[in-house]
Amino acid sequence: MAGSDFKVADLSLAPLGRRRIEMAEREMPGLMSLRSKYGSSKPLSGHRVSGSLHMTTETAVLIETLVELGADVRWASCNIFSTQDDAAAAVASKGVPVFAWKGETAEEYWWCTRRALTFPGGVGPDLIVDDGGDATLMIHLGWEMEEAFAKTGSIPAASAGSKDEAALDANLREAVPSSPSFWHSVAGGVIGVSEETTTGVHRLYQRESAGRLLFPAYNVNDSVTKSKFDNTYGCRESLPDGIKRATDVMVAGKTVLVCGYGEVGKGCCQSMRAFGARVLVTEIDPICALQAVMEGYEVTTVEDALLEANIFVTATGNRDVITAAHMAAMKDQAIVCNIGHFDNEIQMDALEALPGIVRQNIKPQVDRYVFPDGHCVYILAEGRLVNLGCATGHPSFVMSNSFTNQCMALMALLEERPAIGVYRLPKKLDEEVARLHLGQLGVKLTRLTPEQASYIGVDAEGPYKPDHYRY
Ligand code: NAD
Ligand code: RBV
Repeated sequence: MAGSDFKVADLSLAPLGRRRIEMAEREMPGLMSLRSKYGSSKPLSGHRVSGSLHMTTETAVLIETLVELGADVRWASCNIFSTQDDAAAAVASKGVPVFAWKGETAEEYWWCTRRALTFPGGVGPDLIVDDGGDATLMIHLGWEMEEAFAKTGSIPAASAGSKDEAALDANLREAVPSSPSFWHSVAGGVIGVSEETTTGVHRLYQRESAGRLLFPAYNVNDSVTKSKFDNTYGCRESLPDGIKRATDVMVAGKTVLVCGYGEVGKGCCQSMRAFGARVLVTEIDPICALQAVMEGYEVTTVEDALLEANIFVTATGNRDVITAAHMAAMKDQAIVCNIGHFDNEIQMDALEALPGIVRQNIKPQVDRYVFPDGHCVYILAEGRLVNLGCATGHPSFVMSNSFTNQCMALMALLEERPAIGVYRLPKKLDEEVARLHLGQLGVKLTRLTPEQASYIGVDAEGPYKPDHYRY
């Protein structure tokens, strides 16, 4: 349903979305305490915030917190399948321009992102909340295309890439000749971006080291209260939620291969084991491989697991981890899914292109691929993140930790106005985020005596650990 300045699937879902948002608010003490602390001083007042982050119930609580802190907010999802249409409707019905629905095409996805980045009067945001870096990417590629157009009067041909990259290129290419400085003015007005996830953070550091970053960025992912909680404990709950809503499969007794034993992989392994699965792991990093084997998981290669595993989960943030050739050699009825940010962990295009392959849709976001020899594999969410494509992402409580860091990063960008670079929030704020979540769980924290504080050489009020401490 398209209004004058929003586009969601169905505005009549707003009452359901509102009830879910109210339930989530009770589970998001970090965000709610920011509302009480800053609701009257409104530190984001006068600032335009564009978000590109899964349009879920939890994100609705984040958006409404940003509004309460004074911001003028526009929003799009950062994945074509991750929007909860009821949450999007509830937020849009309160007057926030949301451009998101479950099941966007690649073209619609970039249209939504562009709309979220364009405020009335054609101005851009001064703050960005990004998840995976697509809003940041759109601005940077638009800027680079305008540079080329200004120098040569033409736009260089796009390099061959994925369908998503081609759709972004087409979106930008169409508008540059008629408004050749739009992205320059948008980039020039951005005070900074705060980035939610590991993959988006990688993209920022790559841009920074290539000298191609146009504005400052906060790396929210590497706050301890983000990656050690959301990535691990969040995925520990939302991975099985996605697999089960999609397939109803019994996990107990199955063999599950988890590719990648980083923060996300660790949570995935724990939950699969807790259900009674035998868990295998692949890794490229000897430290993570050693951690996995110390936890009792068998570390092997994808090739060696092909004839053993019933369920395959990619959690690497890397590309081509499960290839079309791997899938052709899997056991019949294997389930293949990805929980990393992008869908390139599983070679979907190559699978579709295999001679003789037949795709049978079971239901939205669940497909069976039948090979010429008769065996089949089930692919969840077309290889996109299964917890958000086949379920509703992480539970609210853990997202409260992540999103409290997001709000703090936006406030830090405004207060500090840092030079172009990638920054992390100070440990004191990390500890503060954790502290805000203790009360609801009935935690009794021990206080240091002055003698104890001086003996271990810390301030009784924190920070309690040096920056190199790994938790
Ligand atoms: P991480 O860097 O902690 O872990 C990734 C691990 O994969 C590393 O240990 C790395 O050595 C390993 N790896 C890399 N290439 C590999 C390969 N070819 N084979 C096997 N292992 C390989 O990152 P993370 O925080 O665990 O995030 C992983 C991905 O999940 C990222 O894309 C991140 O953005 C995403 N993420 C998704 C969710 C979600 O809700 N779906 C939540 C958090 C993070
Ligand atoms: N994520 N969001 C949700 N329920 O809104 N669930 C997971 C939600 C985020 C998480 O922070 C992770 O880093 C990112 O999605 C990957 O895109």
